[in-house]
Amino acid sequence: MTKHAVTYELIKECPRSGARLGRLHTPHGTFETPMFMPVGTQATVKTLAPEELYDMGSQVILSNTYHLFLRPGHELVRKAGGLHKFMNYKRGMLTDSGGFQVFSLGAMRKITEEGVMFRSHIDGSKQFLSPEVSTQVQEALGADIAMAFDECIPYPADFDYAKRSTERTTRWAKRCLETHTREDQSMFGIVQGGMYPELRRMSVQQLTELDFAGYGIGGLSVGEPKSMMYDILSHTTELMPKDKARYLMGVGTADCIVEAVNLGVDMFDCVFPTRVARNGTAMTHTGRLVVRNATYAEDFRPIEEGCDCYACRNFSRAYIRHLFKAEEIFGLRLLSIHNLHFLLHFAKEIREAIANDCFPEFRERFLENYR
Ligand code: PRF
Ligand code: ZN
Repeated sequence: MTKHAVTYELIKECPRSGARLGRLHTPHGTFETPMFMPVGTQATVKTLAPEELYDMGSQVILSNTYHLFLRPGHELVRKAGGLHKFMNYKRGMLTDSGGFQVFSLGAMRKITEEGVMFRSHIDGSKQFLSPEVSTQVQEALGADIAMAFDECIPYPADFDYAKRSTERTTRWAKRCLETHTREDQSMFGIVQGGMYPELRRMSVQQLTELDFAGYGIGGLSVGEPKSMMYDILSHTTELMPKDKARYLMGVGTADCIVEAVNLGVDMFDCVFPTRVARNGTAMTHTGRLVVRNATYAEDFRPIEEGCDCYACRNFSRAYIRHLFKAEEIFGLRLLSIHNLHFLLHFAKEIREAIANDCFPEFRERFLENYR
């Protein structure tokens, strides 16, 4: 067993649910879990400066191997001194391995044991990603946490395909660890297994035999019903080691976060808050608010009463609606600020509820008010 650059410290388990309070120790600081990680796909959290992220309580942010590999290229980021320096973000960073993006963005792609051939979504050029390439690119980017190169199994998928894919993801995970050399960076494995509890069990077993610093839970929120996601998630987390962080990949709506925390998840990321912000939707404790709607034309209240984000402290729904109507980019920034603040603050509320022994009540109250 190697000494990991990133470690998880379990502080407290809720005695009446699966919720966990913990700390993630990284070379760029110690962060509190459960945590939400804003997404900065192309080395920027869209429209926001690092200082604005710090002000909202942002801890770890996520970036993508796939995008940075294609543009500007990982060698350029290496020359800049790594991703932290390149984008001037001083807190924690994690990079996704590229597998998922290849599958969701590339129309043309071919998966073999060796890796994935695909066409760039930027210029159509032929490209190749594999466990080795992904790991080397992630070392050049230099985030605190690198993710193993996996295949996110589509939904639905038959058992045989899911089994073969999950076993290949394990073999890929081994190759990632064999390639990985950076001591100031840790790698997380990614549990797959599709919607089959038996394959989830196999995946957890195979991956926990390897020396990963933490575990992603992949292949969920890919189009399956929510009840199925929670069911598979609970079958997965109950098998996972307690002394490592658990990261549910690509999930970031408030209801899913509170349910996943209930099932023992510690980390989340999602483009949802910044993506819906850009089409005029705000996230609130009562659900989504489409600020573009005519109902808000003369509504001079803040987006969410009681929210202490920069947007809500200073601007009204009517003003933000006007900005969207007039296609002024400040509107995108204000809603992005509010939505990210909402989720970062929501994760904080969850941590406080666990600390104060009232997470089950917090969850019930939240779900009653939501939507
Ligand atoms: N694998 C990787 N990244 C991901 C996923 C996955 O399965 C998902 C699935 N929700 C989101 N992001 N590497
Ligand atoms: Zn707000």
